[in-house]
Amino acid sequence: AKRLEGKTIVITGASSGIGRSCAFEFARTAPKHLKLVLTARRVDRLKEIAAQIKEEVGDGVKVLPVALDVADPEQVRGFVGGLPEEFRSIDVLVNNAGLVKGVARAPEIAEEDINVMFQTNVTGLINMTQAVLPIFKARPDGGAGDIINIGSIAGREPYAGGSIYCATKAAVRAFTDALRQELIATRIRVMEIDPGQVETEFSVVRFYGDKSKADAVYAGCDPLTPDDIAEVVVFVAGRRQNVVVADTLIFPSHQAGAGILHRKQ
Ligand code: NDP
Ligand code: 8X3
Repeated sequence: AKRLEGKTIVITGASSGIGRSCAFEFARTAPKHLKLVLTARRVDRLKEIAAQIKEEVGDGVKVLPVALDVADPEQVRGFVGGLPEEFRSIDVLVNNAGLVKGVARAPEIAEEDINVMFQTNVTGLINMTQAVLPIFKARPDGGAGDIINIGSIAGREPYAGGSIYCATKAAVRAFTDALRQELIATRIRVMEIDPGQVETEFSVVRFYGDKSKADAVYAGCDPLTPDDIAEVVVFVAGRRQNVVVADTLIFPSHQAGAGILHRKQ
């Protein structure tokens, strides 16, 4: 908790699921002196989360909700400059915003779905990273700061009906690993956390709002909760500066691969 005190943390996709849980977990872990910049498209939700955090931990955590569509390069370009001065010295970027659309096989995938997945999960993550790197690089010792990318088991084990989503998460992995090499002479930590099955709004989004199809994904399973992943995100951010938890894969106990899930009958 001490190591996180005084930090400014930016979370993308903080309006739901893993990103939302990260906001609460950072606030609970370092409740005395922390700045949280919560971003997503649904800013009303971010405002509610900000109010809930204030209620829970008090005024030690300053929370700034910011409407930001990471898939829009222009919005990302204006993001850092648009922050109030006191939130601009970003220490940690959690690149969490992401989504999957559909389960179509390659010939049938809608062009719009292909584009939104790549623009959000890949280009959005890259553009956000480019936006904060100048701040990180301006620090002594070649630079300092944390980039925590949320990948997926899907980036390691592609599966039928998920070709585009899996390709986006494989791209995240490649970008993360290359960036870590490029920044080797700095104190900037580039880390990736790859969850398996987590019950969030992820499947509701995948099935275009069809809750019953989403529920069927988790039937008979005991999925991870978004809090489980948030605990790991906050853990890696809170290690001693010379410790880089470079790569983490997290399953619920009944999962052993992208498609390897044991279901209770
Ligand atoms: P949720 O759908 O619950 O949350 C996704 C978040 O991403 C929302 O806050 C949403 O906010 C945000 N988001 C989506 N598109 C954009 C955009 N264009 N700009 C800004 N924010 C955006 O799903 P999860 O919490 O599960 O997903 C979080 C991350 O975890 C994703 O990268 C996902 O791929 C990854 N993941 C999820 C797994 C799972 O099983 N759930 C497993 C492995 C990885 P808003 O709509 O308000 O913009
Ligand atoms: C989400 C995991 O396997 O449902 O990233 O696509 S999976």
